[in-house]
Amino acid sequence: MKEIMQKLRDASLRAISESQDSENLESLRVRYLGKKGELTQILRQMGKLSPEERPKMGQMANQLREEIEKAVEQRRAELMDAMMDLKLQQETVDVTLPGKPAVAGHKHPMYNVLDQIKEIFVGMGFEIVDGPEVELADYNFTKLNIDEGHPSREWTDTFYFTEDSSILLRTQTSPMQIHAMETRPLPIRMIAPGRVYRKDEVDATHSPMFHQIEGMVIDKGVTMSDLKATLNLVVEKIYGKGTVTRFRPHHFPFTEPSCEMDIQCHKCGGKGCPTCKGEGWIEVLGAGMVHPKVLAGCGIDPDVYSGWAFGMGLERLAMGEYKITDLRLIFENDIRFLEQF
Ligand code: 2U9
Repeated sequence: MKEIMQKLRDASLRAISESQDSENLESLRVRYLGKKGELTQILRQMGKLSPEERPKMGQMANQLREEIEKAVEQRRAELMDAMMDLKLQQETVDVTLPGKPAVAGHKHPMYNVLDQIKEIFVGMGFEIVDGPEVELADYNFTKLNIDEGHPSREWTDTFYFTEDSSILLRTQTSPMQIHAMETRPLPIRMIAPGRVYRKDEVDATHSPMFHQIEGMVIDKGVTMSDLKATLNLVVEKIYGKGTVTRFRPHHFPFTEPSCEMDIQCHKCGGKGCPTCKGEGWIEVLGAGMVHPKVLAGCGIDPDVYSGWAFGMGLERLAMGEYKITDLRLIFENDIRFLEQF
């Protein structure tokens, strides 16, 4: 029996030390120490030994078990170390390699223009007001003195959500001024930039979604000369000092009197050129004194308070500024176009 154990010792310790992976090592452990393992088989034969030999062999078998267990643990640790070394080697990161250059975007040209205008108005004490794009017809039309029969209220011109034409996609940012007049304390100095929607076919100058920026001042004693002075100042900040403006009479339902403001062409100085299409003047915005009916409808006494308002299309302004000839380029987000600004 001693020889058998000796052989088992030599064979098992060699096999364990030569084992190359943890699965093989585990199967060796089972093979030698498991319930049906080789050492267990030997122990089963102890009964055949003489009473003097039995304790000696028993002790030897226990020592052998401990030796094999130790050898398995030691080999397992070695294999783990080797595996870790290999993993570290395979997953090495060369921190000295140059990184991939990060592609930084930039502001959309139209937002350059918007941010410039916002800054000018904020500098004059105006607040920037945001509001919903889904509106009540009441706020988009009725409270702005736009009657039931007005063409802009037609289903062919406006995106409605309800059969009764009461909920719609706003066609202008003006409902924001109505909300402000109904909820804010006076005086009010605000600008309202945002998306508006009209059922227009897409072409070089039309889109069913575009951006407007509107502004409004309501206070005691506000007059048309405040409107002109403020807008002249804004135009000088955008187009340069000494820019000449002219105000032509116009009609809007929500302002009375109403006007349109042109700037003398900054390219040709009014002589006529491709930028102003030979006109010498470029139309920039519409404006006027807030209609007394609109004020009264918002609970503001038109005998005590007055106000002025303006509205302009942002895309058109950006197109003028950057010499963009097709509105569609602004929305297509073609990187080759946007990268030019
Ligand atoms: C309230 C009272 C008055 C806003 C105004 C215009 C004139 C105007 C157009 C410019 C180009 C729309 O985008 S566009 O087609 N807008 O000409 N907008 S006065 O007047 C208001 C607004 C709100 C309560």
